Amino acid sequence: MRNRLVLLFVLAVVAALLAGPTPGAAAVEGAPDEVGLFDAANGRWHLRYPDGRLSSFYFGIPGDTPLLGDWDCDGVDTVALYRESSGFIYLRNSNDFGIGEQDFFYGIPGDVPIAGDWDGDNCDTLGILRGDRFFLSNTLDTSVADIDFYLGIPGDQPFAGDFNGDGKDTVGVYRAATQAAYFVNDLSSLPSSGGVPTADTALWVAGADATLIAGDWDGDGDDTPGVFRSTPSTFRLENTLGQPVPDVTYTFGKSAWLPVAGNLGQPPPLPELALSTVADGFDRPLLVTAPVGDARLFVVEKGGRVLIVQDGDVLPGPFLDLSSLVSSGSEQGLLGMAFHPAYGTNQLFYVHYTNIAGDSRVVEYRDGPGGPVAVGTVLAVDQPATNHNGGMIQFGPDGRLYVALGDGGGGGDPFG
Ligand SMILES: [Ca+2]
Ligand SMILES: [Ca+2]
Ligand SMILES: [Ca+2]
Ligand SMILES: [Ca+2]
Repeated sequence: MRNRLVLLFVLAVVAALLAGPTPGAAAVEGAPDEVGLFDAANGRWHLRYPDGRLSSFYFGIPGDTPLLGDWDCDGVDTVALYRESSGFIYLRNSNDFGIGEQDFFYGIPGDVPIAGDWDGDNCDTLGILRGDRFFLSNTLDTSVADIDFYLGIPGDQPFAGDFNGDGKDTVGVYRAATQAAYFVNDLSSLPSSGGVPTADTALWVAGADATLIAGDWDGDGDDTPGVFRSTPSTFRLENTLGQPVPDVTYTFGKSAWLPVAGNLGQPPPLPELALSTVADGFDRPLLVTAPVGDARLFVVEKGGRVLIVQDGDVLPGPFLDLSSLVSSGSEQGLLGMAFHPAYGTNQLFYVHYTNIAGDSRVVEYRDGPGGPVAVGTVLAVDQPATNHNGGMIQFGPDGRLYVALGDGGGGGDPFG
C-alpha cells in the first residue's frame, strides 16, 4: 500500500523579524517577575517569559554587568548594562538586540550596581554599593546620589526589592561566606557610618555558589528572595521571607552567566507559520535533501528510489532506483542519502541502505550523463535484526561523512 506524502514547505513569515526592534512589551498588571541571565563572556541575554519561552539577544560587550529595571515607567522592566571599565550605564527600553538608548557616567571601578524604585514613583533608577556604602539616585543621570548609607561589610553582594509591599524598593546584602541575606525596609534607618548589618530580616539563603536576586515571583506585590546557583545552573525562588525550601525552580543557562529578575511584560510574538504542499504522490519517503546550491529536491523513498522535484514537479523516472538491492521490510530500506559537499564538481553522493541480506551498506555513487554509477562500498556492517538499523547519513562541517546506526534491534534490544 502506498503512503501518500505531502511535502510540506514551512514558510516563516519573516515580517516580524524584519520589522526591526520589538516594540516595548505591554505591561501585565500584577504579573509575577521573571528571571533572566546575561552571558558576560559575549554580551548575550537570555530572558525567561511566563510561558517558559526564552528570548535571547545581544546587548552589551564582554565584561558588562547586567541590570533590569523600568527606566521609562511603563510597568515593564528592560535591560541595562554597567560597564565597569568606563563607569558608564547603558539603558534600553525594550528587551531586544540593540545599543543603549540612554547612557551616562555612573560609578567608579569596583562599584556594584543595583536598580530599584527608591522613591515609589513607579520609575526605576540606579544605585551602587561601594565597599559597605550604598549610593542611590532617583534620577537616571550622573547627578549626586539622593540617598547614601552604610549596610553590611565590604564583599557583600547587594540586591534590591520591595520586601514589605509598600511600593518602594529598598536594599539588602548577601554574604556568601556565611550564606546569610539581610533585608532592610526603611533606608532612613540605616547609619551614616559603617558597621554590622541593621536588618529587618536576616535569613540563611543556601549555597556558597549562590547569587541572590529578589522579585515578586507570585505577583502578590511583595518581593522575596531567589537564588541563582551555578552548579547546576538553577534558579530557586521563594515566595516568603524566611523559608528554606524554594517554591519554584527553573534550570537553564550556564554556571558563569549572571542572573537578573524583573517584570518582562508580554512575550514577543511568535513568527507566523504556514504550510503549503510542494509535491506529493511518493511511496514511504524518509528524507528530502539536495546538493549545496542546487534548487532541486531529492526525495528518498524507503523502498529504494530517489525522485527529483524540480520547479514544483516530480520528474518522470527516478534519479536512482536501488529497489533490487534493498530489503525494505520492517525498519529496513534505503535509509539515508548525502551529497558530497563538492558534488557540484565531483558528482559524488552516498546512500545508506539495508541490502537483500539485511545488512547495512554505505555506498558511494558518482552521478553522470548516463545516470549514477556505484563507485564502491564505504561501510559494511552486519545487522542481527530487521529493526533499529539506522540510518541518517550527513556530512559535518568538518567535511567528514557521519553515519547513524541503531543498536541492533530485536525484541527487548538484546544487542544494545
Ligand atoms: Ca519600561
Ligand atoms: Ca523611582
Ligand atoms: Ca518597600
Ligand atoms: Ca511576592
